[in-house]
Amino acid sequence: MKDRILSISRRTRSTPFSRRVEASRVKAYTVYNHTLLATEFISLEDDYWHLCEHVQVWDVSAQRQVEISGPDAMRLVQLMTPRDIGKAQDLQGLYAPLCNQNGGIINDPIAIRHSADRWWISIADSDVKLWAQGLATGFGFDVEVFEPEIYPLAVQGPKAEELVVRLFGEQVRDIRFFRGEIFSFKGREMYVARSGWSKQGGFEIYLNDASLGEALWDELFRLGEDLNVGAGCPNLIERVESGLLSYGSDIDDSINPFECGLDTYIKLDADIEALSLDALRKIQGQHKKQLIGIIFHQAMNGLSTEVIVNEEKIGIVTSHCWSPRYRKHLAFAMMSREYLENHPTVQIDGFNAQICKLPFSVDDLNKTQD
Ligand code: THG
Repeated sequence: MKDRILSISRRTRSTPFSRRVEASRVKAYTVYNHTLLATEFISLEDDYWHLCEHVQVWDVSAQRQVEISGPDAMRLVQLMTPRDIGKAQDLQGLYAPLCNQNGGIINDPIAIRHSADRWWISIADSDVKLWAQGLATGFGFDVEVFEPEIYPLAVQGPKAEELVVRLFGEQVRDIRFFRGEIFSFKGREMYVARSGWSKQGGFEIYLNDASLGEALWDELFRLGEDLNVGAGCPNLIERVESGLLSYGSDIDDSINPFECGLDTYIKLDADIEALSLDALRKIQGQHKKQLIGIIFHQAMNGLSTEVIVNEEKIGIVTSHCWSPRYRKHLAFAMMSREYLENHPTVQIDGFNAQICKLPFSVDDLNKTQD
């Protein structure tokens, strides 16, 4: 790892916070939606404990917004997702998988309704703008589809609410999960929601003026000094423990919502026009694989990707990490359902492991070895 270098150009976009992220001594980046996204600061484990105990500021500008505006905006958003978006209120976000005509997952974004004719799709790592523009053209919709200059900054952790209250005021406390309000920073109004890619609680500030990026970052650090605020980023350990899926790693367009548990967010009997609905109705109950959790009772250095039993490939590990809290090695794996029906455990690399549903339950995580 140490001697590998990422060449940065306009294709690997920097953000209004990049200089602060660098100054906070970022250790590693990934590229997400063609944009730099930090993955590690001090160490995965140190970052994990700090996130769970204090508050972190995350540059998640890589969560790009695809804006869909115009008279047909709602029709286009509904066409893309099998989740019923009809009842969403203004400034509400919906976790809404986007699926193609075969039921394959194109992306797993948060769809944010600003008004009936103005939506943001807050995307995971795939080119939704192109997909949406293609659909809009093909269906002849009266919409504009573009990526506005929006740079989300997440504030996550148990002290996040206190910090965001100090920035925007007491009204912040009344914001419910996946709801938002408009607040102003230095006279500039912007959308702020209770959301973020951790289960530690927190907010996302959708900065809409790049020139205010460093001032916003600095203000959060000034106000949060006694809260032990630190620079952070989506944390592998926290998100695996929490069962949050990462598009491109755990799911992609070869996977449908039933195979990865995202079927809880879709409605097959809804009276909606979604591109994937016919396919999903046919697939329901017929899918051959399932994303599940795997628990090892020891650290697995170099865990192999393929799950092989009796020389047959029955699954692949899609994400994994050592959990310092539970002192277990946790993995997600896409496994053959036929195997899962008959086996509660699996042997991988010679070690016995428990199979469980996602998200992991605290009971499963605390279980001692049988
Ligand atoms: N915030 C914003 N945009 C994003 C993400 C985010 N875009 C990329 C990626 N993350 C999208 N994927 C997810 C996945 C899960 C959640 C949010 C975005 C999430 N899920 C909760 C859960 O699984 O418990 C709750 C979902 C619900 O019940 O509605 O938070 O983080 N802006």
